[in-house]
Amino acid sequence: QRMLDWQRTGFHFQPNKNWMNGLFMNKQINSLSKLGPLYYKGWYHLFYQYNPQAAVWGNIVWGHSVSRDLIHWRHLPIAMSADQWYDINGVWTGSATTLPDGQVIMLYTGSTNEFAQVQNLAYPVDLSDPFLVNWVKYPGNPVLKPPPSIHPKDFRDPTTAWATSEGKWRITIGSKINGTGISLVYETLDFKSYVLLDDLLHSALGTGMWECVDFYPVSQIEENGLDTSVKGDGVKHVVKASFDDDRNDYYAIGTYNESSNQWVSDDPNIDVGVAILRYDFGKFYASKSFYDPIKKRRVLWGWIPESDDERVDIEKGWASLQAIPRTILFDKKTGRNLILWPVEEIESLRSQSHEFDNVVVEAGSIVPLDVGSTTQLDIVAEFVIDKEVLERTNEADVVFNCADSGGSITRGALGPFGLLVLSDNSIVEQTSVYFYVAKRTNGDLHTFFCTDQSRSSEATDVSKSIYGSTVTVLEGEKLTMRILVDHSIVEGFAQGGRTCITSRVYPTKAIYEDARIFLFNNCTEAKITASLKIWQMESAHSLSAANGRRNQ
Ligand code: DQQ
Repeated sequence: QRMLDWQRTGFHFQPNKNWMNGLFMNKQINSLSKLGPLYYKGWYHLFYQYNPQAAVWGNIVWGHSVSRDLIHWRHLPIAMSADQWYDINGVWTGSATTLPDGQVIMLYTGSTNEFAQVQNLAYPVDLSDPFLVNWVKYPGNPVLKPPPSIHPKDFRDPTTAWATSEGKWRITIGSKINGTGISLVYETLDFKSYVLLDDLLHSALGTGMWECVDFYPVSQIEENGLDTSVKGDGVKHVVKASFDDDRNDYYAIGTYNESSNQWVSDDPNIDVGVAILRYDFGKFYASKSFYDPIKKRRVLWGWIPESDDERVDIEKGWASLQAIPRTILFDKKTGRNLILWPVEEIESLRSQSHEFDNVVVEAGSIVPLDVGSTTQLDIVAEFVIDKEVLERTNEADVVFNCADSGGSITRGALGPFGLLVLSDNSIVEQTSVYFYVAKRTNGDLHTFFCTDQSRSSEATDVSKSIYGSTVTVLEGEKLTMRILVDHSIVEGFAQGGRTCITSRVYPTKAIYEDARIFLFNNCTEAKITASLKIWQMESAHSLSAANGRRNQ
């Protein structure tokens, strides 16, 4: 029997027990604040795929939690059970749309008595309840069945609706035809009857089934996020699809033409699943975004599965959690990607801090950072490579990639260097989060951001893969990273969130007070200068419904 309690996180969302997965609809039901001063509180609602009976997928219903800050959660009773012929095999992913009159519309996928996937409509029973505890299913369900060209098990996860210029609503639903991932679009006025539009929003050859499609606008001009129906000058549209085949979330940025109902990527070389745009290069799946009207931001929720053995999940009694919500912005500096960054509320959990200025890490060395307890951290780090070595180095290292180039113990002229987190004292167990800079013979620098899990655990039944990708570093920018460490999850963000990597790690020794943190530099010659600020993070304990209305 292993002691597995340490794996539970301190400030990430997770149910008290059992299995959860993505997703959800999620939307701040802010219009309710109109209903009276007693309820003048904005509550964020998270509905998640939940198995009330076990720590594995199955018996899926909607778990429901609410929060005022996206960090402290209050667990509520199950919002929707599998109790109708059209959802008896699972109340699956859906999305909410708040109509201009304050009505809340919920569309979700049901797995029927015959395991076909259909879309159903539901409403909150009592709009004066800020917790929206009770839901009613529309008697005319299902409102959408798979069209004849679609396999009945390939039709799921309706999006939040967006409004057309004519005042109609459109939603998109993921599917596949002959191995091509597609997003079907339906138009509706009342959310009860729908017309399937002739053209697909988008499709991508060979990408397989698209789950949890997301479609939303981003601004090239403004600093804030956009509500789902916004269009006009300086507005680009993002299509994201979760590929069932490889369990990653791919996106691209493009232009939406409402009259033809088609979305086209701005760069023909970058498409959904083609080339390198991913929300996250580690474990991160079935994410969805929503618009937060209070803070005028678009927020991304990602589901983080386990990467250990299912038997261990059963032993510990729970599986999976949620990433810290991330704000989504168009990267105006590069013009070609999104930037994802932990919501600012997470900073309210920062407590004791330690600062390290210009720590020199010689080539081939390791420097301990003494910050006390290190299982719950927020780390902000900046790195400068020895200028002289940088200038005189030329290596034709164009073939580097995180997964296959030897991980953090490889030695190159300009990398790898970074941090070892969740390390034990002897540095036998450690998870490394690092940069690797490859300088080509023509002088171009290519920077990679990676997480190496190969030494993260002495256990043999956990994933030890090395994650990562390139990250754009513009002229004059320093190399920066932020890392959130929370017991069994490490979320890394490079260059302000251009490239993100989430990993689940399962150390056996580097737990509780035995976990340490180090700087490392495995360059062959270049010394690295690092400056860091490291905060210990408080826990954000959730309340269960039984705790009533205690203030958070
Ligand atoms: N899981 C749900 C589906 C969704 C997938 C069922 C994503 O609705 O497509 O639990 O993980």
